[in-house]
Amino acid sequence: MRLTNYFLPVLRETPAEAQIASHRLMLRAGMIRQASAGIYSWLPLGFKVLRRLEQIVHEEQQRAGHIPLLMPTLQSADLWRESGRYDDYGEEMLRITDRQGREMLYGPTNEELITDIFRSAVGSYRDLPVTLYHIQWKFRDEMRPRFGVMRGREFLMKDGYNFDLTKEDALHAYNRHMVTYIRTYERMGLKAIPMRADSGPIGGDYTHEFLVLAPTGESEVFYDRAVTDLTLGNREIDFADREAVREICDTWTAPYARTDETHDAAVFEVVPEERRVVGRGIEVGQIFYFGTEYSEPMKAVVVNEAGERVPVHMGSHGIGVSRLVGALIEANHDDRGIIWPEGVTPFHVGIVNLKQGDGEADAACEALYSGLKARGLDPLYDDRDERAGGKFATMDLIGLPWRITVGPRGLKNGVVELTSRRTGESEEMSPEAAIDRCAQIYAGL
Ligand code: 5CA
Repeated sequence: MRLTNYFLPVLRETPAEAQIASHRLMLRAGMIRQASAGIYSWLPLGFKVLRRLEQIVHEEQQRAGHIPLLMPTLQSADLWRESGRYDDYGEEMLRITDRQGREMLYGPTNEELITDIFRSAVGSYRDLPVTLYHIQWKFRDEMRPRFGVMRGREFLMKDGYNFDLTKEDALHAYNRHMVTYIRTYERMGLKAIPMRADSGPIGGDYTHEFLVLAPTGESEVFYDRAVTDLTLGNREIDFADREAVREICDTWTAPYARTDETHDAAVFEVVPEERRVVGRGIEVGQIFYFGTEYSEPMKAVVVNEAGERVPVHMGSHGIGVSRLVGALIEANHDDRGIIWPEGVTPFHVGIVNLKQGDGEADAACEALYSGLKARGLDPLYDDRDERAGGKFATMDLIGLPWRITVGPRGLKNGVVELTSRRTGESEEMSPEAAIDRCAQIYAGL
């Protein structure tokens, strides 16, 4: 993309309404614009990051055999009456009446709708197990929407639902989700820690929240430092192997890690003092096993091997996709702007032409631009007729991890400069070498 052809409305001023770095930077970098309280338009740069996160979520869910579908945002109130949640959900639910007088709602989550889809199609244990998921907008009329996309009213969530014959099968689905989530966050360049949590309005006995450590997080967290040393990496995982999947979960849940809702001071005391950390975290996901809590009232039953009709065991599993954009920035920024991890950056490389209009500099930039694209990369070329300082400030603000700077002086020696946004370190090399280096950096991401 050439910047002169793009839509990147960066703000010079720091918006007064934004209290935390991610909100400020998303507004300043032209990623979002508030439409009404807690509701945002995703401008092109923000939308790119959102789409990239969705792609990672899809890839990791499908690796585990989970099946994508798409349910609507508007749901019928009648379904929610069947589960008993229509009245229970309270003021957070946005209720709508259509022209026929039918009561509808903007879905805050989808347990009822997916259970209805399931029961209309599945009647035998032979069709199990199945896990369906989608990535769709949700609405919760939060009392205090704040921190931009972190606590929005309309927000993008991945929500997945497993249907199993037995509790044991459903707990395997729970573990599978835990592992897919750990890998999903890791690929985004985040350390998200599974913590024992409280189930709230979703219900059930088993639940973990995933928290990204950040001083601006809304939750107080208590953990054993040992948990922050764990990494999953890109190893092959056989998701049908229950033991192997459970072992990974056991490793990750062995160190003490809880939110204030479930914190137990006496158990925490047992952790050696030098490893005990009290901090704050951003909740970027939550998984639940709730058994037959929805399948019983909604009569989602299958015939088992013995010919009996039994309610299925279910769980639901959510990732806060739009919140993750904010969480990523909270965890990756400095005074000058955002620093995207390579796995989620909206553009791979920024090209800065120090002397737009100079024949040689322009030609070198064009060659870099097409060379990078030929290697499957997505560069952003700042081809504006602006002074170098302004171009650098924009690149630093929008946070592309790598920048190639092209100027007449370097070109005389046949070199351009490759700079890391994170370390600030620069290296001079030929344009071809810069292209190679970038291709290497992004290989496999
Ligand atoms: N039905 C379950 C799992 S699918 C569920 O709704 N879980 S949840 O309530 O924990 O939401 C899942 C994730 O959505 C949360 O972990 C959080 O990351 C994100 N989320 C929840 N509320 C908001 C909000 N107001 N703004 C942005 N993200 C939110």
